[in-house]
Amino acid sequence: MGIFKHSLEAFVLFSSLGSFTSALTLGPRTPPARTILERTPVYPRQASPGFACSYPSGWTSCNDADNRDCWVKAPDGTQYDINSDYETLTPSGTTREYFIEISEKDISPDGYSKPLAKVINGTYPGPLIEACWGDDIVVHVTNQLPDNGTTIHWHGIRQLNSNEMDGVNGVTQCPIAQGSTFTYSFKALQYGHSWYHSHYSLQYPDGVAGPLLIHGPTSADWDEEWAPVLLTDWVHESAFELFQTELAGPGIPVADSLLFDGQGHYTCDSSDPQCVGTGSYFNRTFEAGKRYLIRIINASAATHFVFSIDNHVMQVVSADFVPIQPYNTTALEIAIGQRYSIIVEATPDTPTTDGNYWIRTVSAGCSNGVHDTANYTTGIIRYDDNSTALPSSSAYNFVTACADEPYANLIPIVPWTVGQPQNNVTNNTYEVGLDTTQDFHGYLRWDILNQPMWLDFSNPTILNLDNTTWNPEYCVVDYDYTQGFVYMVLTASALYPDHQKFTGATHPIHLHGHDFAILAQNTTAYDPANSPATFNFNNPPRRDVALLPSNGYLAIAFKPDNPGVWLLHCHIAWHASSGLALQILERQSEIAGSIGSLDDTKSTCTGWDTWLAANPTVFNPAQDQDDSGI
Ligand SMILES: *[C@@H]1O[C@H](CO)[C@@H](O)[C@H](O)[C@H]1NC(C)=O
Ligand SMILES: *[C@@H]1O[C@H](CO)[C@@H](O)[C@H](O)[C@H]1NC(C)=O
Ligand SMILES: *[C@@H]1O[C@H](CO)[C@@H](O)[C@H](O)[C@H]1NC(C)=O
Ligand SMILES: *[C@@H]1O[C@H](CO)[C@@H](O)[C@H](O)[C@H]1NC(C)=O
Ligand SMILES: *[C@@H]1O[C@H](CO)[C@@H](O)[C@H](O)[C@H]1NC(C)=O
Ligand SMILES: *[C@@H]1O[C@H](CO)[C@@H](O)[C@H](O)[C@H]1NC(C)=O
Ligand SMILES: *[C@@H]1O[C@H](CO)[C@@H](O)[C@H](O)[C@H]1NC(C)=O
Ligand SMILES: *[C@@H]1O[C@H](CO)[C@@H](O)[C@H](O)[C@H]1NC(C)=O
Ligand SMILES: *[C@@H]1O[C@H](CO)[C@@H](O)[C@H](O)[C@H]1NC(C)=O
Ligand SMILES: *[C@@H]1O[C@H](CO)[C@@H](O)[C@H](O)[C@H]1NC(C)=O
Ligand SMILES: CC(=O)N[C@H]1CO[C@H](CO)[C@@H](O)[C@@H]1O
Ligand SMILES: [Cu+2]
Repeated sequence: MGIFKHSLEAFVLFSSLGSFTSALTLGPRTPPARTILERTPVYPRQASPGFACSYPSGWTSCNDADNRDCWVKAPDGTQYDINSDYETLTPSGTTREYFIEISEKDISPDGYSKPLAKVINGTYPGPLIEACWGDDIVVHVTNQLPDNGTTIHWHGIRQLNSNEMDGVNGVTQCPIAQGSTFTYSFKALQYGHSWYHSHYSLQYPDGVAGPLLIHGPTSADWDEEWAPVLLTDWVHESAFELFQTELAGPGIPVADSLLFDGQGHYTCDSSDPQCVGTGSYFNRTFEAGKRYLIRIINASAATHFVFSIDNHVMQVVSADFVPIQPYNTTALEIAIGQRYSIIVEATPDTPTTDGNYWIRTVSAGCSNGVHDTANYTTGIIRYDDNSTALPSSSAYNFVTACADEPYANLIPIVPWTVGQPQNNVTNNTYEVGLDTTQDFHGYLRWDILNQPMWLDFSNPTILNLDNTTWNPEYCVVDYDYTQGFVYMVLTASALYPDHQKFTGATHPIHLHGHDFAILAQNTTAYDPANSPATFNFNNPPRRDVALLPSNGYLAIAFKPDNPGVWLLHCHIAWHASSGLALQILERQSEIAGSIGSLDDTKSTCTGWDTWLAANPTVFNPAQDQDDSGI
C-alpha cells in the first residue's frame, strides 16, 4: 500500500521552527525551541488553518502513511506509539486555547426551520476542537442563551485529577449563567476522537454538540483523514418541549430526520412556513486507491445507527478512545455516544458506472424510528467531483439489530487483565428500568437505583465534599476503593421480584472519567448465582459507552484511580433527563486534594444564583424543573 507515500505523509518535519512557550505540567521543562510536526489539513474542517502538532525541540515524528502506529520519539529514546500505555505515558505537548459561544439560532439543516435551536459559534455541529496527544486543552465557554444556563462536557475525556472540568451541572459545577464564561482546562492523556456537548438538561439534542479530535497514532495505515463527523437524529420542536412526550409515555419522542454532520433531508409541504429548503446530502470525494481515515460519532438523542458505505469495506481501528486490533466489516453498529474510527480504501468491491455511492445511516431496531424513513441515505461518496447525480448504488445486506459491534471484534491494543473486584458484586448490581410503582416529581421515571436522579443546579455535589450523608435524589454511590478494579452490573431484566420496573429497553450506558472493561454483555436475564462465572477478564473490550441489552445485562469493571464525582447514565437524552443516572463518589477524601482550585466553580454558582434571582419568570427551579438536570 505504499504507492501514495511520498505525497501523502501526514507529517513534514521542521527543525526548531518558531518558539512556543507553553505551560507544560508534565515532563521536563521545555526549552523555547520546539519541533513542529505539521499535518496535512484535516478535511473538510479545521479549527485553525495550518494546524500542527508541537513537541519539545529534539522530538521527532515517526508517523507517516505507512507507519501510522508510531507517533513521536523523545531525545531520551522513549517512543510514543500505539502500544504505549496511555494511562501512564504521555508525550509533552503544547497548550491549545479555544473560545466558544453558545447561543440560540433558527437553523434548518434538513430544510425545515427549527427556531429554538441552540448552537455553538452559530453552527451545527459546533467548531472542531483539535489538539495532539499530550496537549493541554483550554476552552473558554460563554453562554449567550436567552433562557438557559449551560455547561460543556468533554465526552470520554478521562479528566484525571480534574473532576471540576467534567462539565456536569449539579455534579461538578453550576450552570454558566447568561453572559458569563467558564474556562475548562484539561490534559489530552488519550488520543482519538470524541465530541463535546452540553450537559444542561435537553440542550444537546437542540444543537449544542461538536467534534473533538486529539491526534495520535492509529492501529492501521491511511493516507488522508477526515475531521470527525457527527451522526445525529434531529427534532424540529425544542427538545425541552418534546420532553413532555417522554414524561407522558410510553415511548420516546420520534425524531423528525437524521443528519450526517449537520446535513439532511425532511419531506415537507412548501406551503408550511417552516419548510424553507430542500436540505442537502453530506458529500465527499474519494481519490481512487487512497485510504481514508473516517471518524464517526453517534451524537444522537435516541437513534442507534448502522453505518455503511455502499460497495466499500470498512476497517475498524478504534472504539471510543481505545485503539483496537483492526477488523473489517460492511456495516457498523453505533450506539449513542459511541465513536469508531474506520479506514476505507477508495476501491469499491463492485464499481458503479457513475462512481457515486450512498452513505447510509440506518436507524436500528432499538430506536423509536424517525418520521422521514426514506432518508436513511444521508451522504454521498463520489469519485468524480464534478458529478451531481444522486447515487444508484445498493446497500449491503445487513441486519439492523439493536446491538453493539460483536464483542469478540473489539480487542484493545493495550491489553488489560481485569483482577478480582475490590467491591462486592452482589451489592453493586442494579436493575435499570422505568419505575412503575412511584410517581416521582409528578411522573413515572427511569432509574438505576430505586430512585430517579433529580439535581439542584445551584448545589453541585463537588461543593459538598465534606458530606457524610447525601440527598437520596442525588443518587450518590460511595466508591471508596484505592486499588485494583471495581465491578458494576446493570440489568435490564427483573432482578428482584419485589421491584415493579419496566425493564424491556436497550440503554447506551456511559461512564464519566474512566474507560471501562466489558466483562459481560448478554441478552439473557442476569442470574446473580451463575452469571458472574461467565465474566471475561482477559483483555475484554474497553470503552466509555456500551449497550445494556434489553432484558439482558451489562457487567463492567473500571479502575478506581481517579478521585471525583463521576456520572454514570443512559445516553438516550430523554432517559437521562427522566432520571436514569447515578453518581460514583470515588475516593471522597482525596477529591479536594487532587483537583484544582474551586474558586471559579464557586463564582459560577454565584453568577447562576444571581441570574436566577433576576429572571424568576424565565426559569424558576421550584416550579419549572421537570427533569434530572443532566
Ligand atoms: C468562536 O467564535 C468566536 C467569536 O467569533 C471566535 O473568536 C472563536 O475563534 C470561535 N471559536 C472557534 C473554535 O472557532
Ligand atoms: C431552556 O430554554 C428553553 C427554550 O429554548 C425553555 O423552553 C426551557 O424552559 C429552558 N429550560 C431551562 C431548564 O432553563
Ligand atoms: C454537498 O454538500 C454541500 C455542503 O458541503 C452542499 O452545499 C451541497 O448541496 C451538497 N450536495 C448535495 C447533492 O446535497
Ligand atoms: C446511535 O445510537 C443509538 C442508540 O444506541 C442508535 O439507536 C442509533 O442507531 C445510533 N446511530 C448510529 C449512526 O449508529
Ligand atoms: C481489511 O481492509 C483493509 C483496508 O481496506 C485491507 O487492506 C485488508 O486486506 C482487509 N482485510 C481483510 C482480511 O479483508
Ligand atoms: C471537473 O471540472 C473541472 C472544471 O470544469 C475540470 O477541470 C476537471 O478536469 C473535471 N474533473 C473531472 C474528474 O472530470
Ligand atoms: C453488602 O451489603 C450487605 C447488605 O446491605 C452488607 O451487609 C454487606 O456489608 C455489604 N458487603 C460489602 C462488601 O460491602
Ligand atoms: C456480598 O454481599 C452479599 C450480601 O449482600 C453476601 O451474601 C456475599 O457473601 C458478599 N460477597 C462477598 C464476596 O463478600
Ligand atoms: C450535604 O449534607 C447537608 C447536611 O446534611 C445536606 O443538607 C445536603 O443536602 C447534602 N448535600 C447533598 C448534595 O446531598
Ligand atoms: C449469555 O449467557 C448465557 C447463559 O449464561 C450463556 O450461555 C451465553 O454464552 C452468554 N452469551 C455471551 C455472548 O456471553
Ligand atoms: C433516497 C431517498 O429516498 N431520498 C429522498 C430524501 O428526501 C428527499 C426530499 O424529502 C427526496 O427528494 C429524496 O428522494
Ligand atoms: Cu436509556
